[in-house]
Order: sequence, then C-alpha cells, then structure tokens
Amino acid sequence: MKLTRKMGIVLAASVLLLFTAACGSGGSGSGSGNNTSGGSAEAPANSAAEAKSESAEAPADKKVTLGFAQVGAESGWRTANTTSIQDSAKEAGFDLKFSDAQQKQENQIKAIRTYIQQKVDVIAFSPVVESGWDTVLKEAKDAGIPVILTDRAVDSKDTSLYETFIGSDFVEEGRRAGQWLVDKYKDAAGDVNIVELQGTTGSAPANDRKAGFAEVIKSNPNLKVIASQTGDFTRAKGKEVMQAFLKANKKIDVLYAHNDDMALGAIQAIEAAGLKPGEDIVIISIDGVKDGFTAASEGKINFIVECNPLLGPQLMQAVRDVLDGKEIPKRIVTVEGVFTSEEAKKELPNRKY
Ligand code: GZL
Repeated sequence: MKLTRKMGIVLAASVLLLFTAACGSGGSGSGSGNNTSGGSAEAPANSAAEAKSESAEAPADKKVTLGFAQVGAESGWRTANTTSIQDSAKEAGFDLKFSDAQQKQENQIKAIRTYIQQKVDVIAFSPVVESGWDTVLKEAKDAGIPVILTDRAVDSKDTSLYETFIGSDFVEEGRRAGQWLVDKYKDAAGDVNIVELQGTTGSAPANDRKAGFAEVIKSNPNLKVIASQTGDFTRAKGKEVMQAFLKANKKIDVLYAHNDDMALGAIQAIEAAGLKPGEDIVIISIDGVKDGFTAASEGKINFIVECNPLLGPQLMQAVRDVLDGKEIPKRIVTVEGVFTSEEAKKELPNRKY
C-alpha cells in the first residue's frame, strides 16, 4: 500500500503520541537514597541513577561496563586499592575500563569524559583533590550515568551528583593518631616537638587527617606541631621533606606521617642523619600496608592507624544496586583498626597487601 506523505506524517504523529503517553506513566525511579521523585517523564530525573533505572532496561545478557578513574600509583595503599578494584570487577563479571591519572586532576577529568562518551553504565573514581568536580559530574548526570565515589570525597554541595561515597573516615584516622600521642605524653614536662608530613595538598585524606590530629592534640599544650608540609603521599617526597625538617629543627621528638610511604621515606632520612627511628624520633603513620607493618614490627614505626584499601567488593555491590535501582546509603564507611609496634608484629603475617 503506497503511503501518501500526509498519511505518513499522521501515522508518525500518532506513534509519537502513543510513545509519549507510555513514558508519562514512568517507573518508580528510586535512584539513590536522596531521590524519591515519582519518575514521571515531566519531572527531570534527580539523579543519573534514577534516569538510568527509567531508561529502557539493558538486555539481561549485556555485560555491565564500569569506568574507573584511579588517582595514580603513588603508594603501596594505592596499588592494593587498584588490585582490589580490578579483581572484584573480574569476579563480578563486569567489563572494567581503568585509567591511572598520575595524581593529576585534569587526567581524571579527561578519563571521566571518555567514559561518558563511551556510554559506560557506571563511573567510579577516587577524586585526587576535593574541589573542582561539579562540571564534569554534571556532564555525567546529564548523560544519565551514575557516579560512585570511592576512597576520597568531593566538596560538591550538590550531592545528587553522585550516588554514594565509599571510604574511610579520615578525620577519625587523624583523631586516633592524635589520641595515641596524647596518651603517650600525658605526663610530659616540657614541649614535645612534632613534625607532620601531609598527604597530597587539597586531598580529603590530607585535609581531614590534619584536622582530626590537631583537634585531639590541642588537649595537651605541650604537644606542638613545629613544621607541617606535604610529602604528596610518596616515599621520595617524604624522605626529601624529612631531610629538610631535620636540617631546620634542632629538636624533633615526633613524626606524624599521613601515610606509610612518606613515613618509610622519612625513616631513610632519619637513619642517614644518625638517628634511631622509633626511639630518637617517635613515628605515627596511617595506612597499614605490609611495608609499614614490617617497619612497625622492627620498632621503627611506633603506631599505625589502618586505612583499608580493599574497597573493590563494596564498590561492585554498589554498582549492582545502583543499576538495579535499589536505594543505597549516601555514605558507606569502611571498617579499620589501629596497631602498636607489638600488635603490628603479631598482625604482620595476616596482612594481605
Ligand atoms: C586514603 C588514600 C591515601 C592513602 C595513601 O584513603 O586516599 O592515598 O592514605 C594514598 O597512601 O596515596
């Protein structure tokens, strides 16, 4: 039957009308915890997950594609974190697209934009610094791609830009480090001079570990931070900055390092200066990677606050829940402990990373 042009337009218009009516009755659109809209075609999706769960259901056999933009490979913790994510994605049967940003925000933003163009199902990343993410996260949301934060947080005011943040409480980690010091020096007569190796400038762990530590040690006015500088979470920089601290300060009693790698670099500098780490200079560190535990078991690090890098399983579960349109909490805190030198010696054989 030959369709006249007019008949063709009428037919197309009625198909369009039918289709619009069908979309108008939308799904439940639960998205993440903060989105409870009815999911109607008129109401814009409050979150990418909501938009995702309303879009045409992916065929059951389609492999989930996860785009992960990693910070870099700056420390033992990061290596363990990467391994956990890659192994867990494999176990979950997900197709993982993975990028290493060499600790540069512009590289992470580029990677996220690539994942948007590739139309991955979910984007996850560990923001190298807290600020400067709103634009690219909005692009992901507009593309209907849910984003999950792992390890580090962002300071975006608009929490609909991500589904959840899975990671440690860095302020609490700083508090635990500070509390051990307050307890150790509760009867100190004179000043206790502390030098601090901060993590990457502007990163959530550096900001929060500094804040938590300072909050707790102020209860003992003898505890004084006489120098504080970034070692960028690396051994090389930790050694370099500790050398400078040793040159500039006659009396250093304590080193507070925001991660084991910087502490291990600093130990090299301390020993090169003819001093005994763990004795002449008390050392507190955060992470709890195997090399850190080994140094602690040798008495070179006195107290380790654990920061768990094995976030892979929780991330894959969150990916699955988001794609299933399930409610997930906006914040998933990882569980971790603390270890003195003696406790580290006992725990060392059990360490997986
Ligand atoms: C903490 C993580 C930090 C580690 C460092 O969750 O972001 O980055 O403490 C790592 O070792 O480089």
